[in-house]
Amino acid sequence: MTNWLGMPALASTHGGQIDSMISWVHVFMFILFVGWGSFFTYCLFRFRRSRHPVANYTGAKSHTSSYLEVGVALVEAVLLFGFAIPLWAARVDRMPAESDALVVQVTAEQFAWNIHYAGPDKIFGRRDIKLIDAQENPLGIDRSDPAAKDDITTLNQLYLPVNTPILVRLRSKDMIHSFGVPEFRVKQDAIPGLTIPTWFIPNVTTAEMRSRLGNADFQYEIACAQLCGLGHYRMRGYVTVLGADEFQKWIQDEEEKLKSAAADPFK
Ligand SMILES: [Cu+2]
Repeated sequence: MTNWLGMPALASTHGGQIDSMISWVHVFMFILFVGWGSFFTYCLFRFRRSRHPVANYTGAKSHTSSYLEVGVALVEAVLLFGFAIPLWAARVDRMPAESDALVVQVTAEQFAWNIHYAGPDKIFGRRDIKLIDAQENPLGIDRSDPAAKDDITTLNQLYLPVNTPILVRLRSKDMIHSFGVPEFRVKQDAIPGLTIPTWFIPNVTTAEMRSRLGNADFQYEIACAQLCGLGHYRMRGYVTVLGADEFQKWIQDEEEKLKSAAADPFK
């Protein structure tokens, strides 16, 4: 089905299924709306006062409306059990293996997104609450841990390789936030004390989307989708989807920066 509902541009592999689900729900709800609306109008006319000065205590004898009710319930059951629940199960039960995916830890806080990559060793370094510094080290990463030396962190900038399963481990430092990227058809709450996984495969690079939309300034945005305080409106991050080579280059550049920073701690 084409995008007759005017939804945001699509940029993930599973998003099409979600869009067709949303479209079908709208089609069925429209049929219901027209059906019940016509029935209501018919009743207003059919049982008007001038024709029925005295109430009829027997009511309708035909079973048509019962059959219609059963039909509506059946369609809704098929929508729910045939489409919605299997689609949901595929999102939350069948996560990609960590070895096949890029794992990114995303920690929400008022009012920013802290992004943490494990780096080339694929092991996330130790973090310690005592090392947390709002400016210098918002995640409290212990750089003396060997596994932490190559860990890359960014603020509000999520870089992803195209056509790769992305496994986001979502956390929150303070209250409930929600990681929402409309183009990926992904939205997941971040809850303090929990690490919640969510995954998707972005399949359109930022550059490709810019040329598709004819908008050179287009950016995928992480919108916080839960009202989380006074600064909620400015809690947004950006996702840059890169080609596989460009992503590798970005990782290498970040590694270089880490090395030079470690060599010269006063810089
Ligand atoms: Cu928030």
